Amino acid sequence: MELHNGAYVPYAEHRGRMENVLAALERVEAPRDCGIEPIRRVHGDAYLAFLQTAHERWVAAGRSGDAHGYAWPVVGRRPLKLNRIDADLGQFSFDASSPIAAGTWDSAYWGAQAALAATGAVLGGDQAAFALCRPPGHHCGADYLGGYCFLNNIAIAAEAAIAGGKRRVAILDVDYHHGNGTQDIFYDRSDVLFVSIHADPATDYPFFWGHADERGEGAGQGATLNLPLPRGTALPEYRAALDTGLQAVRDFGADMLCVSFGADTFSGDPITQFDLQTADYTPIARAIAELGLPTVITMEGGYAVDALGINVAAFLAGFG
Ligand code: SP5
Ligand code: ZN
Repeated sequence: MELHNGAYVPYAEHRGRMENVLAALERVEAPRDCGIEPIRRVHGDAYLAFLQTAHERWVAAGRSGDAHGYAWPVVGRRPLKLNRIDADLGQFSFDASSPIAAGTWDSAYWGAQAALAATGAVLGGDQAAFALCRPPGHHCGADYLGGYCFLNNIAIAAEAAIAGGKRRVAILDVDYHHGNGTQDIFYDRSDVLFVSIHADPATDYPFFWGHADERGEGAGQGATLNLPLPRGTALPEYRAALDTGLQAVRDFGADMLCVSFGADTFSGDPITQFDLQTADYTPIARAIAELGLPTVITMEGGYAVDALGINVAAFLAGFG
């Protein structure tokens, strides 16, 4: 269950999503285990220790169900170490919509391993590879969870690509929601471009990030590009924004592309408000593929579960 508009409702990010996508894919491989080190290039040790133990600490505190916080330290407050599960849940999260279940760490860990496997395939010569990550990743930062996200799979892929010899990585985020965690991780970096096309945060989650005037800082000034679009956006307006984003990738001189793909831009999605159709995903992906860059794609959102598999398959067909 998740807190939504003041009431608990069924959790939108559930296992049926993955089952529907798996049934629609032709060739699937389980990832091998690359260990924790590639995850530590993105996430801090205190956060990783918290994620691995949060649910057992919740149970040890006498609670039932899934762990989530209810008190948050406003930015700028003292960084206290309180060793209290409720304080840590507030310290390491930015919203109340990402409960931690008994299996959350394992799922997030293996999702990150899938992203690493896809990156390895591309570094090994494949033109494109898709990682079916669940839970998704683009909302969580180096030391906080949120938006159904716990480990930032696309950031882990980007860092693995750099460790593997790539010099300029472009991340293109085409989930309905702004990829605030990914943006935060690379905000001051000149070697990683972050481009995101998403619903205007003036109307949509995550509200506080994804506005057009966020352009990066320090060495990363200019290496963040946000292209917010109004609710109701359909293919023509979406394609115009995509062309702007793709031109930014070309101008950046990327030698590697990482795509955060969310199918929650679909017209039938139950929690979002864009108007893309299944058939639209193929030309969108084809335009991305025409960059000609080695490309890792990770699964982000997409909650119209019955259509998720065909929407993912339509997107991947553009790389085929
Ligand atoms: C990865 C991703 O797409 N995360 C999206 C997180 C959005 N979270 C808050 C949105 C509120 C809507 N909740 C509706 C729940 C219906 N079961
Ligand atoms: Zn989303």
